[in-house]
Amino acid sequence: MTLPPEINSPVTERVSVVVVGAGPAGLTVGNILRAAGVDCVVLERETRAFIEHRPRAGVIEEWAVRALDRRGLATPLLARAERHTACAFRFEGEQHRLDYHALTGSHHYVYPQPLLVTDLVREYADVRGGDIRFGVRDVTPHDVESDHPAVSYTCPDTGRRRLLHCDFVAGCDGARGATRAALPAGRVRTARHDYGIGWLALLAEAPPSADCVLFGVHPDGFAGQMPRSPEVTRYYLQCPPGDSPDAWPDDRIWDRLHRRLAASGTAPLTEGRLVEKRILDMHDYVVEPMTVGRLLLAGDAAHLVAPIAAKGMNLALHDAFLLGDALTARLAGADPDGTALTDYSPTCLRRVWDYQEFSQWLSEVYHGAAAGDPFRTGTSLARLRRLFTSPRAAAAFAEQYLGTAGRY
Ligand code: RFL
Repeated sequence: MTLPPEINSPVTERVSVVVVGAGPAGLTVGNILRAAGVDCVVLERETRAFIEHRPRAGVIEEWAVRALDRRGLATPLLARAERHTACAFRFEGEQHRLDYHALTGSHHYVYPQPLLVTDLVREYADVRGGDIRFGVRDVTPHDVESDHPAVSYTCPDTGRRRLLHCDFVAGCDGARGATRAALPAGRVRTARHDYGIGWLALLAEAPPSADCVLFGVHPDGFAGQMPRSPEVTRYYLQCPPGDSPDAWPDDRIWDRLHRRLAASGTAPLTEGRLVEKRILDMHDYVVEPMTVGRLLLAGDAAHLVAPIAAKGMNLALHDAFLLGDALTARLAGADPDGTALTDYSPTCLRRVWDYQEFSQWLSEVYHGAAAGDPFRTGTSLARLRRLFTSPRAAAAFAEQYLGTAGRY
Protein backbone atom coordinates (compact mmCIF):
# COMPACT_ATOMS: atom_id res chain seq x y z
CA MET A 1 0.00 0.00 0.00
CA THR A 2 1.31 3.42 -0.92
CA LEU A 3 0.53 6.00 1.74
CA PRO A 4 1.37 9.68 1.78
CA PRO A 5 4.52 10.43 3.85
CA GLU A 6 2.58 12.14 6.65
CA ILE A 7 0.83 8.88 7.47
CA ASN A 8 3.85 6.60 7.32
CA SER A 9 3.30 5.31 10.81
CA PRO A 10 -0.41 5.58 11.51
CA VAL A 11 -2.25 3.66 14.21
CA THR A 12 -3.73 0.71 12.30
CA GLU A 13 -6.82 -1.42 12.81
CA ARG A 14 -8.68 -4.06 10.82
CA VAL A 15 -12.45 -4.10 10.16
CA SER A 16 -14.67 -5.68 7.48
CA VAL A 17 -16.42 -2.51 6.28
CA VAL A 18 -15.63 1.17 6.68
CA VAL A 19 -18.72 3.32 6.16
CA VAL A 20 -17.87 6.96 5.43
CA GLY A 21 -20.68 9.33 6.42
CA ALA A 22 -23.45 9.12 9.03
CA GLY A 23 -26.41 10.37 7.01
CA PRO A 24 -29.49 8.27 6.25
CA ALA A 25 -27.50 6.10 3.80
CA GLY A 26 -24.46 5.39 5.97
CA LEU A 27 -26.41 4.82 9.17
CA THR A 28 -28.80 2.43 7.45
CA VAL A 29 -25.91 0.44 5.97
CA GLY A 30 -24.25 0.40 9.41
CA ASN A 31 -27.41 -0.83 11.11
CA ILE A 32 -27.91 -3.63 8.59
CA LEU A 33 -24.28 -4.77 9.01
CA ARG A 34 -24.51 -4.65 12.82
CA ALA A 35 -27.74 -6.66 12.83
CA ALA A 36 -25.95 -9.36 10.81
CA GLY A 37 -22.89 -9.33 13.05
CA VAL A 38 -20.60 -7.86 10.37
CA ASP A 39 -17.95 -5.64 11.99
CA CYS A 40 -17.84 -2.10 10.67
CA VAL A 41 -16.81 1.42 11.59
CA VAL A 42 -18.78 4.54 10.63
CA LEU A 43 -16.64 7.67 10.15
CA GLU A 44 -18.45 11.02 10.40
CA ARG A 45 -16.93 14.49 9.92
CA GLU A 46 -19.44 16.31 12.13
CA THR A 47 -20.46 15.88 15.77
CA ARG A 48 -23.40 13.76 16.85
CA ALA A 49 -25.33 16.84 17.99
CA PHE A 50 -24.78 18.49 14.62
CA ILE A 51 -26.11 15.63 12.50
CA GLU A 52 -29.07 15.15 14.83
CA HIS A 53 -30.19 18.74 14.19
CA ARG A 54 -29.29 19.36 10.54
CA PRO A 55 -32.60 20.19 8.80
CA ARG A 56 -33.21 18.72 5.36
CA ALA A 57 -35.76 16.25 4.05
CA GLY A 58 -39.14 15.36 5.43
CA VAL A 59 -41.09 13.35 2.89
CA ILE A 60 -40.44 9.61 2.99
CA GLU A 61 -42.08 7.14 0.64
CA GLU A 62 -44.17 4.35 2.12
CA TRP A 63 -42.09 1.51 0.60
CA ALA A 64 -38.97 3.01 2.25
CA VAL A 65 -40.65 3.14 5.66
CA ARG A 66 -41.77 -0.48 5.27
CA ALA A 67 -38.22 -1.49 4.38
CA LEU A 68 -36.88 0.37 7.44
CA ASP A 69 -39.54 -1.33 9.57
CA ARG A 70 -38.54 -4.81 8.32
CA ARG A 71 -35.05 -4.04 9.64
CA GLY A 72 -36.30 -2.82 13.01
CA LEU A 73 -35.49 0.82 12.16
CA ALA A 74 -38.90 2.49 12.00
CA THR A 75 -40.45 2.15 15.46
CA PRO A 76 -40.19 5.85 16.51
CA LEU A 77 -41.03 6.97 12.96
CA LEU A 78 -44.22 4.89 12.83
CA ALA A 79 -45.25 6.24 16.22
CA ARG A 80 -44.69 9.90 15.35
CA ALA A 81 -44.76 10.48 11.58
CA GLU A 82 -47.75 12.00 9.87
CA ARG A 83 -49.30 10.21 6.91
CA HIS A 84 -49.95 12.30 3.82
CA THR A 85 -52.46 11.12 1.26
CA ALA A 86 -52.78 14.12 -1.06
CA CYS A 87 -51.03 17.16 -2.49
CA ALA A 88 -52.46 20.29 -4.10
CA PHE A 89 -51.43 22.41 -7.05
CA ARG A 90 -52.37 26.08 -6.99
CA PHE A 91 -52.40 27.81 -10.36
CA GLU A 92 -54.45 30.48 -12.15
CA GLY A 93 -55.90 31.49 -8.78
CA GLU A 94 -57.47 28.08 -8.03
CA GLN A 95 -56.50 25.08 -5.89
CA HIS A 96 -56.62 21.59 -7.41
CA ARG A 97 -56.23 18.71 -4.97
CA LEU A 98 -54.72 15.40 -6.07
CA ASP A 99 -55.65 12.53 -3.74
CA TYR A 100 -52.85 10.10 -4.57
CA HIS A 101 -53.88 7.65 -1.88
CA ALA A 102 -57.27 7.20 -3.54
CA LEU A 103 -55.49 6.51 -6.84
CA THR A 104 -52.87 4.04 -5.57
CA GLY A 105 -53.74 2.94 -2.02
CA SER A 106 -50.32 4.25 -0.98
CA HIS A 107 -49.24 7.30 0.99
CA HIS A 108 -46.23 9.35 2.13
CA TYR A 109 -44.84 9.69 5.62
CA VAL A 110 -43.69 13.11 6.81
CA TYR A 111 -40.87 12.79 9.33
CA PRO A 112 -38.03 15.34 9.54
CA GLN A 113 -34.66 13.95 8.45
CA PRO A 114 -32.91 14.97 11.73
CA LEU A 115 -35.36 12.79 13.65
CA LEU A 116 -34.67 9.84 11.38
CA VAL A 117 -30.92 10.39 11.73
CA THR A 118 -31.32 10.59 15.53
CA ASP A 119 -33.23 7.28 15.53
CA LEU A 120 -30.67 5.58 13.28
CA VAL A 121 -27.67 6.78 15.34
CA ARG A 122 -29.29 5.65 18.58
CA GLU A 123 -30.11 2.23 17.15
CA TYR A 124 -26.65 1.77 15.63
CA ALA A 125 -24.49 3.11 18.46
CA ASP A 126 -26.54 2.76 21.65
CA VAL A 127 -28.70 -0.32 20.94
CA ARG A 128 -26.64 -2.42 18.49
CA GLY A 129 -23.29 -1.32 19.95
CA GLY A 130 -21.90 -0.09 16.63
CA ASP A 131 -18.57 1.77 16.36
CA ILE A 132 -19.07 5.35 15.14
CA ARG A 133 -16.35 7.99 15.22
CA PHE A 134 -17.47 11.62 15.08
CA GLY A 135 -15.47 14.68 14.17
CA VAL A 136 -12.94 12.81 12.04
CA ARG A 137 -10.80 14.85 9.62
CA ASP A 138 -9.25 14.28 6.20
CA VAL A 139 -10.85 10.92 5.48
CA THR A 140 -8.97 9.31 2.59
CA PRO A 141 -9.71 5.98 0.89
CA HIS A 142 -6.68 3.99 -0.32
CA ASP A 143 -6.16 1.18 -2.85
CA VAL A 144 -9.86 0.74 -3.53
CA GLU A 145 -9.12 -1.20 -6.72
CA SER A 146 -7.12 -3.81 -4.82
CA ASP A 147 -8.43 -6.65 -2.64
CA HIS A 148 -7.03 -4.84 0.41
CA PRO A 149 -8.45 -1.33 0.57
CA ALA A 150 -8.08 0.96 3.57
CA VAL A 151 -9.30 4.30 4.86
CA SER A 152 -7.15 6.77 6.78
CA TYR A 153 -8.34 9.75 8.84
CA THR A 154 -7.16 12.14 11.49
CA CYS A 155 -8.47 11.44 14.99
CA PRO A 156 -9.99 14.63 16.48
CA ASP A 157 -8.78 13.82 20.01
CA THR A 158 -5.13 12.98 19.34
CA GLY A 159 -4.52 14.67 15.98
CA ARG A 160 -2.87 11.42 14.83
CA ARG A 161 -3.57 9.62 11.58
CA ARG A 162 -5.35 6.30 11.91
CA LEU A 163 -5.56 3.63 9.23
CA LEU A 164 -8.44 1.17 8.92
CA HIS A 165 -7.68 -1.87 6.75
CA CYS A 166 -10.92 -3.34 5.43
CA ASP A 167 -12.64 -5.52 2.83
CA PHE A 168 -15.01 -2.86 1.53
CA VAL A 169 -15.52 0.90 1.74
CA ALA A 170 -19.10 2.23 1.67
CA GLY A 171 -18.97 5.83 0.42
CA CYS A 172 -22.04 7.44 2.03
CA ASP A 173 -20.62 10.91 2.60
CA GLY A 174 -23.06 12.96 0.58
CA ALA A 175 -22.63 15.48 -2.20
CA ARG A 176 -19.41 17.07 -0.91
CA GLY A 177 -17.71 14.03 0.57
CA ALA A 178 -14.29 12.48 0.13
CA THR A 179 -15.18 9.14 -1.41
CA ARG A 180 -16.56 10.28 -4.77
CA ALA A 181 -13.56 12.57 -5.09
CA ALA A 182 -11.30 9.54 -4.52
CA LEU A 183 -12.67 7.54 -7.46
CA PRO A 184 -9.80 6.71 -9.79
CA ALA A 185 -9.82 8.98 -12.85
CA GLY A 186 -11.55 7.63 -15.91
CA ARG A 187 -13.38 4.79 -14.14
CA VAL A 188 -16.79 6.47 -13.88
CA ARG A 189 -18.91 8.86 -15.90
CA THR A 190 -20.73 11.69 -14.14
CA ALA A 191 -23.89 12.90 -15.88
CA ARG A 192 -25.00 16.35 -14.72
CA HIS A 193 -28.04 18.51 -15.31
CA ASP A 194 -28.38 22.16 -14.29
CA TYR A 195 -31.87 23.63 -14.14
CA GLY A 196 -30.59 27.20 -14.38
CA ILE A 197 -32.77 28.25 -11.47
CA GLY A 198 -32.42 28.71 -7.73
CA TRP A 199 -34.70 27.91 -4.85
CA LEU A 200 -34.75 29.83 -1.61
CA ALA A 201 -35.24 27.04 0.97
CA LEU A 202 -36.94 28.26 4.14
CA LEU A 203 -37.93 26.79 7.47
CA ALA A 204 -40.65 28.67 9.36
CA GLU A 205 -41.57 28.21 13.00
CA ALA A 206 -45.22 28.08 12.06
CA PRO A 207 -47.85 25.38 11.67
CA PRO A 208 -48.50 24.26 8.10
CA SER A 209 -50.88 26.50 6.18
CA ALA A 210 -52.64 23.50 4.63
CA ASP A 211 -52.95 19.83 5.53
CA CYS A 212 -50.91 18.71 2.52
CA VAL A 213 -47.97 19.64 0.32
CA LEU A 214 -48.73 22.70 -1.83
CA PHE A 215 -47.19 23.45 -5.21
CA GLY A 216 -47.76 27.03 -6.37
CA VAL A 217 -47.28 27.52 -10.12
CA HIS A 218 -47.23 31.25 -10.79
CA PRO A 219 -45.98 33.58 -13.57
CA ASP A 220 -43.57 35.13 -11.02
CA GLY A 221 -42.05 31.75 -10.16
CA PHE A 222 -42.68 28.57 -8.20
CA ALA A 223 -43.55 28.48 -4.49
CA GLY A 224 -44.00 25.39 -2.34
CA GLN A 225 -45.17 24.46 1.12
CA MET A 226 -44.13 21.17 2.77
CA PRO A 227 -45.44 20.42 6.27
CA ARG A 228 -42.69 19.09 8.55
CA SER A 229 -44.41 19.00 11.96
CA PRO A 230 -47.28 20.80 13.75
CA GLU A 231 -44.75 23.52 14.69
CA VAL A 232 -42.43 23.74 11.66
CA THR A 233 -43.13 24.19 7.95
CA ARG A 234 -40.78 24.21 4.98
CA TYR A 235 -41.36 26.72 2.20
CA TYR A 236 -39.60 27.17 -1.12
CA LEU A 237 -39.45 30.18 -3.44
CA GLN A 238 -37.98 30.09 -6.92
CA CYS A 239 -35.25 32.73 -7.27
CA PRO A 240 -32.35 33.47 -9.62
CA PRO A 241 -29.48 30.94 -9.31
CA GLY A 242 -26.65 32.33 -7.22
CA ASP A 243 -28.99 34.74 -5.42
CA SER A 244 -28.11 35.69 -1.84
CA PRO A 245 -30.33 35.06 1.21
CA ASP A 246 -29.50 38.68 2.15
CA ALA A 247 -31.64 39.77 -0.80
CA TRP A 248 -34.61 38.15 0.92
CA PRO A 249 -35.74 40.04 4.05
CA ASP A 250 -38.66 38.36 5.81
CA ASP A 251 -41.27 40.85 4.51
CA ARG A 252 -40.29 40.17 0.93
CA ILE A 253 -40.42 36.41 1.51
CA TRP A 254 -43.91 36.41 3.02
CA ASP A 255 -45.18 38.81 0.36
CA ARG A 256 -43.99 36.48 -2.43
CA LEU A 257 -45.25 33.34 -0.68
CA HIS A 258 -48.71 34.86 -0.19
CA ARG A 259 -48.84 35.97 -3.79
CA ARG A 260 -47.56 32.77 -5.42
CA LEU A 261 -49.63 30.44 -3.24
CA ALA A 262 -52.88 32.45 -3.43
CA ALA A 263 -55.97 30.47 -4.45
CA SER A 264 -59.65 31.24 -4.05
CA GLY A 265 -61.39 29.62 -1.11
CA THR A 266 -58.13 28.81 0.75
CA ALA A 267 -56.97 30.15 4.10
CA PRO A 268 -54.09 32.67 4.10
CA LEU A 269 -50.62 31.33 4.96
CA THR A 270 -49.70 31.22 8.64
CA GLU A 271 -46.53 33.26 9.10
CA GLY A 272 -43.81 32.50 11.63
CA ARG A 273 -40.17 33.16 12.44
CA LEU A 274 -37.90 32.09 9.57
CA VAL A 275 -35.16 29.94 11.11
CA GLU A 276 -33.46 28.81 7.89
CA LYS A 277 -32.87 30.69 4.64
CA ARG A 278 -30.56 29.13 2.11
CA ILE A 279 -30.21 29.28 -1.64
CA LEU A 280 -30.12 26.00 -3.56
CA ASP A 281 -28.71 26.06 -7.08
CA MET A 282 -30.89 23.39 -8.54
CA HIS A 283 -28.92 20.63 -10.23
CA ASP A 284 -28.72 16.85 -10.51
CA TYR A 285 -25.89 14.40 -11.13
CA VAL A 286 -25.50 10.66 -11.47
CA VAL A 287 -22.22 8.73 -11.14
CA GLU A 288 -22.11 5.57 -13.28
CA PRO A 289 -21.22 2.98 -12.20
CA MET A 290 -21.68 3.59 -8.48
CA THR A 291 -18.87 1.18 -7.61
CA VAL A 292 -15.19 0.99 -8.45
CA GLY A 293 -13.33 -2.02 -7.10
CA ARG A 294 -14.16 -2.25 -3.41
CA LEU A 295 -15.45 1.30 -3.04
CA LEU A 296 -19.24 1.38 -3.27
CA LEU A 297 -21.04 4.72 -3.28
CA ALA A 298 -24.55 5.20 -1.89
CA GLY A 299 -26.98 8.11 -1.58
CA ASP A 300 -26.00 11.68 -2.47
CA ALA A 301 -22.39 10.60 -2.88
CA ALA A 302 -23.48 8.71 -5.99
CA HIS A 303 -26.38 10.81 -7.24
CA LEU A 304 -27.93 14.13 -6.40
CA VAL A 305 -31.50 14.91 -7.26
CA ALA A 306 -32.68 18.48 -6.68
CA PRO A 307 -35.47 18.51 -4.05
CA ILE A 308 -38.18 19.08 -6.70
CA ALA A 309 -40.00 15.82 -6.02
CA ALA A 310 -38.63 15.01 -2.54
CA LYS A 311 -36.66 12.03 -3.81
CA GLY A 312 -33.05 12.31 -2.53
CA MET A 313 -33.36 10.65 0.86
CA ASN A 314 -35.62 7.98 -0.58
CA LEU A 315 -32.97 7.07 -3.12
CA ALA A 316 -30.32 7.12 -0.39
CA LEU A 317 -32.37 4.64 1.63
CA HIS A 318 -32.96 2.42 -1.39
CA ASP A 319 -29.22 2.25 -2.07
CA ALA A 320 -28.53 1.55 1.60
CA PHE A 321 -30.94 -1.39 1.81
CA LEU A 322 -29.38 -3.00 -1.26
CA LEU A 323 -25.81 -2.25 -0.21
CA GLY A 324 -26.26 -3.38 3.40
CA ASP A 325 -27.86 -6.64 2.27
CA ALA A 326 -25.28 -7.26 -0.48
CA LEU A 327 -22.31 -6.65 1.85
CA THR A 328 -23.88 -8.86 4.49
CA ALA A 329 -24.47 -11.68 2.02
CA ARG A 330 -20.90 -11.44 0.72
CA LEU A 331 -19.21 -11.19 4.11
CA ALA A 332 -21.41 -13.60 6.04
CA GLY A 333 -20.91 -16.30 3.40
CA ALA A 334 -24.37 -16.52 1.81
CA ASP A 335 -23.08 -14.99 -1.45
CA PRO A 336 -19.34 -15.81 -1.66
CA ASP A 337 -19.16 -14.73 -5.33
CA GLY A 338 -20.58 -11.31 -4.50
CA THR A 339 -23.35 -11.51 -7.12
CA ALA A 340 -25.51 -9.05 -5.18
CA LEU A 341 -22.59 -6.62 -5.00
CA THR A 342 -22.16 -6.89 -8.78
CA ASP A 343 -25.87 -6.19 -9.26
CA TYR A 344 -25.86 -3.32 -6.76
CA SER A 345 -25.04 -0.41 -9.08
CA PRO A 346 -27.28 -1.34 -12.05
CA THR A 347 -30.20 -2.12 -9.73
CA CYS A 348 -29.92 1.22 -7.90
CA LEU A 349 -29.44 3.18 -11.10
CA ARG A 350 -32.75 2.01 -12.58
CA ARG A 351 -34.65 3.71 -9.75
CA VAL A 352 -32.24 6.68 -9.76
CA TRP A 353 -32.85 7.44 -13.43
CA ASP A 354 -36.59 6.97 -13.08
CA TYR A 355 -36.69 9.49 -10.21
CA GLN A 356 -34.41 11.89 -12.09
CA GLU A 357 -36.73 11.80 -15.09
CA PHE A 358 -39.77 12.44 -12.91
CA SER A 359 -38.02 15.38 -11.22
CA GLN A 360 -37.18 16.87 -14.60
CA TRP A 361 -40.78 16.46 -15.77
CA LEU A 362 -42.09 18.06 -12.59
CA SER A 363 -39.56 20.87 -12.82
CA GLU A 364 -41.09 21.99 -16.10
CA VAL A 365 -44.54 21.94 -14.46
CA TYR A 366 -43.26 24.11 -11.61
CA HIS A 367 -41.06 26.51 -13.54
CA GLY A 368 -42.30 26.57 -17.15
CA ALA A 369 -44.94 29.22 -16.47
CA ALA A 370 -42.28 31.63 -15.18
CA ALA A 371 -39.73 31.01 -17.94
CA GLY A 372 -40.70 34.15 -19.85
CA ASP A 373 -41.51 32.00 -22.87
CA PRO A 374 -45.23 31.86 -23.79
CA PHE A 375 -44.72 28.48 -25.46
CA ARG A 376 -43.34 26.91 -22.25
CA THR A 377 -46.08 28.59 -20.24
CA GLY A 378 -48.69 26.98 -22.50
CA THR A 379 -47.21 23.50 -22.39
CA SER A 380 -46.51 23.47 -18.66
CA LEU A 381 -50.07 24.56 -17.88
CA ALA A 382 -51.32 21.85 -20.26
CA ARG A 383 -49.33 19.27 -18.25
CA LEU A 384 -50.95 20.56 -15.09
CA ARG A 385 -54.50 20.57 -16.43
CA ARG A 386 -54.05 17.03 -17.72
CA LEU A 387 -53.54 15.84 -14.14
CA PHE A 388 -57.01 17.10 -13.27
CA THR A 389 -58.85 16.07 -16.43
CA SER A 390 -57.37 12.63 -17.11
CA PRO A 391 -57.65 10.02 -14.32
CA ARG A 392 -54.95 7.95 -16.06
CA ALA A 393 -52.54 10.89 -16.10
CA ALA A 394 -53.29 11.50 -12.41
CA ALA A 395 -52.67 7.82 -11.59
CA ALA A 396 -49.35 7.84 -13.47
CA PHE A 397 -48.31 10.97 -11.55
CA ALA A 398 -49.29 9.35 -8.26
CA GLU A 399 -47.23 6.24 -9.01
CA GLN A 400 -44.15 8.29 -9.77
CA TYR A 401 -44.64 10.70 -6.88
CA LEU A 402 -44.90 7.76 -4.47
CA GLY A 403 -42.23 5.60 -6.11
CA THR A 404 -44.56 2.61 -6.24
CA ALA A 405 -43.81 1.17 -9.70
CA GLY A 406 -43.77 -2.62 -9.51
CA ARG A 407 -40.33 -2.93 -11.05
CA TYR A 408 -37.41 -0.61 -11.64
P1 RFL B 1 -26.11 13.08 3.73
O1 RFL B 1 -27.41 13.18 4.44
O2 RFL B 1 -25.55 14.31 3.13
O3 RFL B 1 -25.07 12.44 4.74
C1 RFL B 1 -23.69 12.40 4.43
C2 RFL B 1 -22.93 12.41 5.74
O4 RFL B 1 -21.53 12.34 5.45
C3 RFL B 1 -20.83 13.31 6.24
N1 RFL B 1 -19.59 13.66 5.52
C4 RFL B 1 -18.38 13.14 5.84
N2 RFL B 1 -18.01 12.29 6.81
C5 RFL B 1 -16.68 11.97 6.86
N3 RFL B 1 -15.76 12.46 5.99
C6 RFL B 1 -16.09 13.32 5.02
N4 RFL B 1 -15.18 13.78 4.15
C7 RFL B 1 -17.47 13.69 4.91
N5 RFL B 1 -18.16 14.51 4.07
C8 RFL B 1 -19.44 14.47 4.46
C9 RFL B 1 -21.81 14.46 6.36
O5 RFL B 1 -21.52 15.28 7.50
C10 RFL B 1 -23.13 13.70 6.51
O6 RFL B 1 -23.43 13.41 7.87
O7 RFL B 1 -26.18 12.01 2.55
P2 RFL B 1 -27.08 10.67 2.38
O8 RFL B 1 -26.97 9.78 3.59
O9 RFL B 1 -26.75 10.15 1.05
O10 RFL B 1 -28.62 11.22 2.41
C11 RFL B 1 -29.08 12.03 1.35
C12 RFL B 1 -30.16 12.98 1.87
O11 RFL B 1 -29.62 13.70 2.97
C13 RFL B 1 -30.65 13.94 0.79
O12 RFL B 1 -30.82 13.26 -0.43
C14 RFL B 1 -31.97 14.60 1.16
O13 RFL B 1 -31.82 15.49 2.26
C15 RFL B 1 -32.55 15.35 -0.04
N6 RFL B 1 -33.81 16.06 0.32
C16 RFL B 1 -35.00 15.37 0.39
N7 RFL B 1 -35.05 14.04 0.11
C17 RFL B 1 -36.22 13.36 0.25
O14 RFL B 1 -36.25 12.14 -0.03
N8 RFL B 1 -37.38 13.96 0.67
C18 RFL B 1 -37.41 15.30 0.98
O15 RFL B 1 -38.44 15.82 1.39
C19 RFL B 1 -36.19 16.07 0.80
N9 RFL B 1 -36.14 17.39 1.10
C20 RFL B 1 -33.75 17.43 0.62
C21 RFL B 1 -34.95 18.08 1.02
C22 RFL B 1 -32.56 18.16 0.56
C23 RFL B 1 -32.55 19.51 0.83
N10 RFL B 1 -31.33 20.22 0.72
C24 RFL B 1 -30.60 20.60 1.88
C25 RFL B 1 -30.64 20.17 -0.52
C26 RFL B 1 -34.94 19.44 1.30
C27 RFL B 1 -33.74 20.18 1.21
C28 RFL B 1 -33.75 21.65 1.53
